[in-house]
Amino acid sequence: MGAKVSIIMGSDSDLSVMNQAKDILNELGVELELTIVSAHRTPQRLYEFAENAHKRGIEVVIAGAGGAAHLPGMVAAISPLPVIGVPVKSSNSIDGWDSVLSILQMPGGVPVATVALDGAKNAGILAAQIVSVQNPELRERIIAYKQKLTAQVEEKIAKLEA
Ligand code: RP5
Repeated sequence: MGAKVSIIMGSDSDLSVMNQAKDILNELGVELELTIVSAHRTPQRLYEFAENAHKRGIEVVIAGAGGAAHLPGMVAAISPLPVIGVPVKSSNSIDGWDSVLSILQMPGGVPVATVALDGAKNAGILAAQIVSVQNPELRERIIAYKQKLTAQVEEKIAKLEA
């Protein structure tokens, strides 16, 4: 089976953050691809990616960028796929708000599902949840993941109250 989720980022300097999306998707057993697409430095590659991702079987795009973070919004402008935006606190971010607002404040008609600053893990989980709509086995793994979260907290409560 080919990749269902495409993880793209503006620069290899975003990789340590964006790898968190890759890790959780691997844990949940979702096929993914990961690469660099820069809205500003490789605009032609951005256009080709966004025009063709759905034709290759990709179901969700996770796009991460920092500073003047135009990548997620531009992919959403061109592609029919759901786009999850990850604001990255990068070397050219002032304090991270620039990245958050560049991705969050999209105009009507062109949504980007924006997660928290450096929130690539949640982007991966959300992408898996979208893919699971048509995949009952994946949905079961997501249910198990959520049960694991609950069990971890219950363990902490038991320790704290002991
Ligand atoms: C953005 O500029 C990238 O997504 C990255 O977060 C930031 C800095 O890129 P580099 O100068 O480190 O390549 O477009």
